[in-house]
Amino acid sequence: QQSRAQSVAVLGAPFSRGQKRRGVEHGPKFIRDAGLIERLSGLDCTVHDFGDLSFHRLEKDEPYMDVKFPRTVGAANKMLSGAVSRAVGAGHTLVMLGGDHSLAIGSVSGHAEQCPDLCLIWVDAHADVNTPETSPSGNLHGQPVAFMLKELQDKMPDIPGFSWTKPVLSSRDLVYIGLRDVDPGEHHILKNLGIQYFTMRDIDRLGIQRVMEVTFDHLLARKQRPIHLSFDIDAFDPSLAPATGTPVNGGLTYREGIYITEEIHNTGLLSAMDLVEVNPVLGANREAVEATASLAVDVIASSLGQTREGAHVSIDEIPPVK
Ligand code: HAR
Ligand code: MN
Ligand code: MN
Ligand code: MN
Repeated sequence: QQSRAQSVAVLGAPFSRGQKRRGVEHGPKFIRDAGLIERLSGLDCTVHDFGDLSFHRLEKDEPYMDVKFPRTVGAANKMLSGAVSRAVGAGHTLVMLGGDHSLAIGSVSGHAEQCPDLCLIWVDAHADVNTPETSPSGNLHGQPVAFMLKELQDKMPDIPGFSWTKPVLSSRDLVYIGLRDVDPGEHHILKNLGIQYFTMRDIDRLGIQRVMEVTFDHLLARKQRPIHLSFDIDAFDPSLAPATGTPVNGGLTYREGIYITEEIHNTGLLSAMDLVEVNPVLGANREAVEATASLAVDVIASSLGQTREGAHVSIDEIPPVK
Protein backbone atom coordinates (compact mmCIF):
# COMPACT_ATOMS: atom_id res chain seq x y z
CA GLN A 1 0.00 0.00 0.00
CA GLN A 2 1.56 3.29 -1.09
CA SER A 3 1.07 6.40 1.00
CA ARG A 4 -1.92 8.48 0.00
CA ALA A 5 -1.79 12.16 -0.92
CA GLN A 6 -4.43 13.28 1.54
CA SER A 7 -6.58 12.11 4.38
CA VAL A 8 -10.30 12.80 4.07
CA ALA A 9 -12.82 12.94 6.94
CA VAL A 10 -16.50 12.44 6.09
CA LEU A 11 -18.98 13.85 8.61
CA GLY A 12 -22.76 13.61 8.30
CA ALA A 13 -25.01 16.36 9.65
CA PRO A 14 -28.60 15.11 9.50
CA PHE A 15 -30.30 18.42 10.18
CA SER A 16 -33.29 20.23 8.67
CA ARG A 17 -34.41 23.01 11.03
CA GLY A 18 -32.85 25.75 8.92
CA GLN A 19 -35.85 25.47 6.62
CA LYS A 20 -39.44 24.20 6.63
CA ARG A 21 -39.42 21.04 4.54
CA ARG A 22 -38.69 17.76 6.31
CA GLY A 23 -36.49 15.16 4.64
CA VAL A 24 -33.21 17.00 4.10
CA GLU A 25 -31.99 15.42 7.36
CA HIS A 26 -31.81 12.13 5.40
CA GLY A 27 -29.26 13.60 2.97
CA PRO A 28 -26.18 11.99 4.58
CA LYS A 29 -27.68 8.49 4.45
CA PHE A 30 -28.66 8.78 0.78
CA ILE A 31 -25.31 10.24 -0.25
CA ARG A 32 -23.51 7.39 1.54
CA ASP A 33 -25.90 4.82 0.01
CA ALA A 34 -25.01 6.22 -3.43
CA GLY A 35 -21.50 4.89 -2.82
CA LEU A 36 -19.57 7.88 -1.50
CA ILE A 37 -17.05 6.06 0.68
CA GLU A 38 -16.25 3.44 -1.97
CA ARG A 39 -15.74 6.13 -4.59
CA LEU A 40 -13.41 8.15 -2.38
CA SER A 41 -11.44 5.03 -1.44
CA GLY A 42 -10.58 4.59 -5.13
CA LEU A 43 -8.89 8.00 -5.19
CA ASP A 44 -5.48 9.05 -3.96
CA CYS A 45 -6.73 9.53 -0.40
CA THR A 46 -7.35 7.72 2.89
CA VAL A 47 -10.98 7.97 4.00
CA HIS A 48 -12.15 8.24 7.60
CA ASP A 49 -15.91 8.06 7.99
CA PHE A 50 -16.76 9.88 11.22
CA GLY A 51 -20.43 8.89 10.93
CA ASP A 52 -23.28 11.28 11.63
CA LEU A 53 -23.58 13.82 14.41
CA SER A 54 -26.66 13.39 16.59
CA PHE A 55 -28.41 16.63 17.23
CA HIS A 56 -30.53 17.18 20.30
CA ARG A 57 -34.16 18.16 20.14
CA LEU A 58 -35.10 21.36 21.93
CA GLU A 59 -38.59 21.31 23.39
CA LYS A 60 -39.37 24.99 23.28
CA ASP A 61 -37.86 27.09 20.52
CA GLU A 62 -40.07 30.05 19.70
CA PRO A 63 -39.19 32.24 16.70
CA TYR A 64 -37.02 35.27 17.40
CA MET A 65 -38.31 38.17 15.33
CA ASP A 66 -39.17 36.13 12.22
CA VAL A 67 -36.25 33.67 12.59
CA LYS A 68 -37.43 30.04 12.85
CA PHE A 69 -35.91 27.54 15.34
CA PRO A 70 -33.05 29.85 16.35
CA ARG A 71 -31.87 27.86 19.40
CA THR A 72 -32.07 24.51 17.58
CA VAL A 73 -30.08 25.80 14.60
CA GLY A 74 -27.61 27.58 16.87
CA ALA A 75 -26.95 24.51 19.02
CA ALA A 76 -26.58 22.17 16.01
CA ASN A 77 -24.07 24.51 14.42
CA LYS A 78 -22.12 24.88 17.63
CA MET A 79 -21.74 21.10 17.81
CA LEU A 80 -20.82 20.90 14.11
CA SER A 81 -18.27 23.69 14.46
CA GLY A 82 -16.43 21.78 17.19
CA ALA A 83 -16.41 18.55 15.19
CA VAL A 84 -15.15 20.27 12.03
CA SER A 85 -12.45 22.10 13.97
CA ARG A 86 -11.21 18.83 15.49
CA ALA A 87 -11.16 17.01 12.14
CA VAL A 88 -9.33 19.80 10.30
CA GLY A 89 -6.97 20.21 13.28
CA ALA A 90 -6.14 16.49 13.02
CA GLY A 91 -5.01 17.05 9.42
CA HIS A 92 -8.03 15.80 7.50
CA THR A 93 -9.68 17.40 4.51
CA LEU A 94 -13.22 17.65 5.82
CA VAL A 95 -16.35 16.68 3.87
CA MET A 96 -19.60 17.71 5.59
CA LEU A 97 -22.78 16.07 4.32
CA GLY A 98 -25.98 18.02 5.01
CA GLY A 99 -28.57 18.66 5.91
CA ASP A 100 -29.73 22.14 5.03
CA HIS A 101 -27.42 25.04 4.26
CA SER A 102 -27.71 26.71 7.67
CA LEU A 103 -25.03 24.12 8.59
CA ALA A 104 -22.42 26.21 6.80
CA ILE A 105 -22.43 28.51 9.84
CA GLY A 106 -20.85 25.74 11.93
CA SER A 107 -18.80 24.22 9.18
CA VAL A 108 -17.08 27.44 8.11
CA SER A 109 -16.68 28.55 11.72
CA GLY A 110 -14.98 25.29 12.77
CA HIS A 111 -12.77 25.37 9.68
CA ALA A 112 -11.80 29.00 10.35
CA GLU A 113 -10.82 28.14 13.91
CA GLN A 114 -8.00 26.03 12.43
CA CYS A 115 -7.45 28.07 9.25
CA PRO A 116 -8.14 31.74 10.02
CA ASP A 117 -7.02 32.85 6.54
CA LEU A 118 -9.42 30.59 4.63
CA CYS A 119 -11.45 31.79 1.65
CA LEU A 120 -14.94 30.65 0.68
CA ILE A 121 -16.40 29.52 -2.66
CA TRP A 122 -20.20 29.34 -2.46
CA VAL A 123 -21.83 27.36 -5.29
CA ASP A 124 -25.59 27.87 -5.09
CA ALA A 125 -28.69 29.16 -6.89
CA HIS A 126 -29.12 31.37 -3.81
CA ALA A 127 -26.86 33.87 -2.06
CA ASP A 128 -27.93 32.81 1.47
CA VAL A 129 -26.82 36.21 2.79
CA ASN A 130 -30.13 37.51 4.18
CA THR A 131 -29.99 39.06 7.62
CA PRO A 132 -32.94 38.36 9.96
CA GLU A 133 -34.25 41.79 8.88
CA THR A 134 -34.04 41.20 5.11
CA SER A 135 -35.08 37.52 5.11
CA PRO A 136 -38.41 37.01 3.33
CA SER A 137 -38.89 33.58 4.95
CA GLY A 138 -37.26 33.61 8.37
CA ASN A 139 -35.49 30.38 7.38
CA LEU A 140 -31.91 30.26 8.57
CA HIS A 141 -30.67 28.31 5.52
CA GLY A 142 -31.17 31.57 3.62
CA GLN A 143 -28.94 33.46 6.10
CA PRO A 144 -25.68 31.59 6.89
CA VAL A 145 -23.33 33.95 5.03
CA ALA A 146 -24.66 36.94 7.01
CA PHE A 147 -23.29 35.34 10.19
CA MET A 148 -19.82 35.04 8.64
CA LEU A 149 -19.26 38.48 7.17
CA LYS A 150 -17.50 41.05 9.35
CA GLU A 151 -19.06 43.87 7.33
CA LEU A 152 -22.59 42.79 8.32
CA GLN A 153 -22.17 42.43 12.06
CA ASP A 154 -23.82 45.73 12.96
CA LYS A 155 -26.87 44.48 11.00
CA MET A 156 -27.10 41.21 12.96
CA PRO A 157 -29.34 41.11 16.06
CA ASP A 158 -28.45 38.95 19.07
CA ILE A 159 -30.26 35.78 18.06
CA PRO A 160 -30.75 33.22 20.85
CA GLY A 161 -28.54 30.19 20.19
CA PHE A 162 -25.84 32.15 18.36
CA SER A 163 -23.90 33.91 21.12
CA TRP A 164 -20.95 31.58 20.34
CA THR A 165 -20.56 32.77 16.71
CA LYS A 166 -18.15 35.36 15.48
CA PRO A 167 -17.67 36.65 11.93
CA VAL A 168 -14.68 34.98 10.28
CA LEU A 169 -14.73 36.41 6.73
CA SER A 170 -14.40 39.72 4.94
CA SER A 171 -16.47 40.32 1.84
CA ARG A 172 -13.36 40.02 -0.36
CA ASP A 173 -12.74 36.45 0.93
CA LEU A 174 -15.89 35.09 -0.74
CA VAL A 175 -16.96 34.26 -4.31
CA TYR A 176 -20.40 33.04 -5.38
CA ILE A 177 -21.01 30.86 -8.44
CA GLY A 178 -24.39 29.88 -9.92
CA LEU A 179 -26.70 32.58 -8.53
CA ARG A 180 -30.14 32.99 -10.10
CA ASP A 181 -32.57 33.62 -7.22
CA VAL A 182 -31.39 36.59 -5.18
CA ASP A 183 -33.69 38.57 -2.85
CA PRO A 184 -33.71 42.41 -2.97
CA GLY A 185 -31.98 42.75 0.42
CA GLU A 186 -29.35 40.23 -0.68
CA HIS A 187 -28.74 42.07 -3.94
CA HIS A 188 -28.22 45.26 -1.95
CA ILE A 189 -25.68 43.49 0.26
CA LEU A 190 -23.79 41.94 -2.70
CA LYS A 191 -23.52 45.31 -4.47
CA ASN A 192 -22.92 47.38 -1.36
CA LEU A 193 -20.09 45.18 -0.06
CA GLY A 194 -18.58 44.66 -3.51
CA ILE A 195 -18.76 40.88 -3.23
CA GLN A 196 -17.46 38.95 -6.25
CA TYR A 197 -20.26 36.84 -7.69
CA PHE A 198 -21.05 34.96 -10.90
CA THR A 199 -24.71 34.50 -11.76
CA MET A 200 -25.88 31.95 -14.32
CA ARG A 201 -26.00 34.87 -16.74
CA ASP A 202 -22.31 35.55 -16.08
CA ILE A 203 -21.54 31.89 -16.76
CA ASP A 204 -23.48 32.20 -20.04
CA ARG A 205 -21.42 35.24 -21.03
CA LEU A 206 -17.95 34.29 -19.82
CA GLY A 207 -17.96 30.50 -19.84
CA ILE A 208 -17.16 28.45 -16.77
CA GLN A 209 -13.41 28.37 -17.52
CA ARG A 210 -13.09 32.16 -17.32
CA VAL A 211 -15.33 32.23 -14.24
CA MET A 212 -12.94 29.90 -12.41
CA GLU A 213 -9.90 31.90 -13.54
CA VAL A 214 -11.36 35.12 -12.15
CA THR A 215 -12.48 33.31 -8.98
CA PHE A 216 -8.95 32.13 -8.20
CA ASP A 217 -7.45 35.49 -9.20
CA HIS A 218 -9.79 37.17 -6.77
CA LEU A 219 -9.18 34.79 -3.86
CA LEU A 220 -5.62 33.53 -4.34
CA ALA A 221 -3.61 36.06 -6.35
CA ARG A 222 -2.15 37.81 -3.29
CA LYS A 223 -1.44 34.58 -1.44
CA GLN A 224 -2.24 30.90 -1.53
CA ARG A 225 -4.66 29.95 1.24
CA PRO A 226 -7.05 27.21 2.32
CA ILE A 227 -10.31 26.95 0.39
CA HIS A 228 -13.70 26.18 1.91
CA LEU A 229 -16.15 24.98 -0.76
CA SER A 230 -19.82 25.22 0.19
CA PHE A 231 -21.77 23.39 -2.50
CA ASP A 232 -25.57 23.57 -2.50
CA ILE A 233 -26.91 20.85 -4.80
CA ASP A 234 -29.59 23.29 -6.02
CA ALA A 235 -26.85 25.10 -7.97
CA PHE A 236 -27.41 22.38 -10.57
CA ASP A 237 -30.31 22.52 -12.95
CA PRO A 238 -33.40 20.85 -11.44
CA SER A 239 -33.35 18.33 -14.31
CA LEU A 240 -30.09 17.00 -12.79
CA ALA A 241 -30.82 17.60 -9.09
CA PRO A 242 -34.59 17.35 -8.64
CA ALA A 243 -34.53 16.13 -5.01
CA THR A 244 -33.94 19.46 -3.28
CA GLY A 245 -36.08 21.93 -1.35
CA THR A 246 -35.86 25.09 -3.47
CA PRO A 247 -35.12 24.15 -7.10
CA VAL A 248 -34.66 27.04 -9.56
CA ASN A 249 -34.70 26.60 -13.34
CA GLY A 250 -31.69 27.39 -15.48
CA GLY A 251 -28.93 25.94 -13.27
CA LEU A 252 -25.46 24.51 -13.82
CA THR A 253 -24.97 21.74 -16.35
CA TYR A 254 -23.24 18.57 -15.21
CA ARG A 255 -20.10 19.63 -17.06
CA GLU A 256 -20.05 23.12 -15.54
CA GLY A 257 -20.48 21.71 -12.03
CA ILE A 258 -17.73 19.14 -12.46
CA TYR A 259 -15.41 21.68 -14.09
CA ILE A 260 -15.79 23.88 -10.98
CA THR A 261 -14.80 21.05 -8.65
CA GLU A 262 -11.97 19.77 -10.88
CA GLU A 263 -10.46 23.23 -10.91
CA ILE A 264 -10.80 23.56 -7.14
CA HIS A 265 -9.06 20.22 -6.69
CA ASN A 266 -6.28 21.33 -9.05
CA THR A 267 -5.42 24.29 -6.81
CA GLY A 268 -4.33 21.78 -4.16
CA LEU A 269 -5.86 24.12 -1.57
CA LEU A 270 -9.23 22.53 -0.78
CA SER A 271 -9.31 22.16 2.99
CA ALA A 272 -13.02 21.57 3.74
CA MET A 273 -16.29 21.29 1.83
CA ASP A 274 -20.03 21.10 2.42
CA LEU A 275 -22.50 19.22 0.23
CA VAL A 276 -25.97 20.33 1.27
CA GLU A 277 -29.69 20.43 0.48
CA VAL A 278 -30.12 16.90 -0.93
CA ASN A 279 -33.69 16.09 0.15
CA PRO A 280 -34.63 12.46 -0.65
CA VAL A 281 -38.27 13.02 0.33
CA LEU A 282 -38.76 15.55 -2.47
CA GLY A 283 -37.81 13.49 -5.53
CA ALA A 284 -40.78 12.54 -7.73
CA ASN A 285 -39.64 8.91 -7.67
CA ARG A 286 -36.71 6.68 -6.72
CA GLU A 287 -34.79 7.49 -9.92
CA ALA A 288 -34.98 11.23 -9.20
CA VAL A 289 -33.65 10.73 -5.67
CA GLU A 290 -30.86 8.40 -6.77
CA ALA A 291 -29.82 10.75 -9.58
CA THR A 292 -29.53 13.62 -7.11
CA ALA A 293 -27.56 11.59 -4.56
CA SER A 294 -25.27 10.19 -7.24
CA LEU A 295 -24.62 13.71 -8.53
CA ALA A 296 -23.64 14.70 -4.98
CA VAL A 297 -21.14 11.82 -4.93
CA ASP A 298 -19.69 12.97 -8.29
CA VAL A 299 -19.26 16.52 -6.96
CA ILE A 300 -17.44 15.32 -3.84
CA ALA A 301 -15.25 12.79 -5.68
CA SER A 302 -14.30 15.37 -8.27
CA SER A 303 -13.42 17.90 -5.55
CA LEU A 304 -11.09 15.29 -4.08
CA GLY A 305 -9.29 14.36 -7.26
CA GLN A 306 -11.45 12.15 -9.44
CA THR A 307 -10.75 13.26 -13.01
CA ARG A 308 -12.51 12.80 -16.31
CA GLU A 309 -9.20 12.20 -18.04
CA GLY A 310 -8.32 9.22 -15.83
CA ALA A 311 -5.26 8.71 -13.65
CA HIS A 312 -2.59 6.08 -13.00
CA VAL A 313 -1.37 6.56 -9.44
CA SER A 314 -1.19 2.79 -8.87
CA ILE A 315 0.46 1.84 -12.21
CA ASP A 316 4.23 2.24 -12.73
CA GLU A 317 4.42 0.65 -16.17
CA ILE A 318 2.23 -1.04 -18.73
CA PRO A 319 2.08 -4.73 -17.73
CA PRO A 320 4.31 -6.78 -20.05
CA VAL A 321 2.98 -9.79 -21.99
CA LYS A 322 3.12 -12.88 -19.75
N1 HAR B 1 -33.63 33.49 -0.35
C1 HAR B 1 -34.68 32.72 0.20
C2 HAR B 1 -34.74 32.86 1.72
O1 HAR B 1 -33.99 33.57 2.31
C3 HAR B 1 -34.55 31.27 -0.17
C4 HAR B 1 -33.17 30.72 0.09
C5 HAR B 1 -33.17 29.35 0.55
N2 HAR B 1 -32.79 28.29 -0.33
C6 HAR B 1 -31.72 27.52 -0.23
N3 HAR B 1 -30.56 28.07 0.14
N4 HAR B 1 -31.73 26.37 -0.59
O2 HAR B 1 -29.57 28.12 -0.79
O3 HAR B 1 -35.54 32.24 2.35
MN1 MN C 1 -27.81 27.36 -0.09
MN1 MN D 1 -29.75 27.12 -2.68
MN1 MN E 1 -4.56 15.16 -6.59
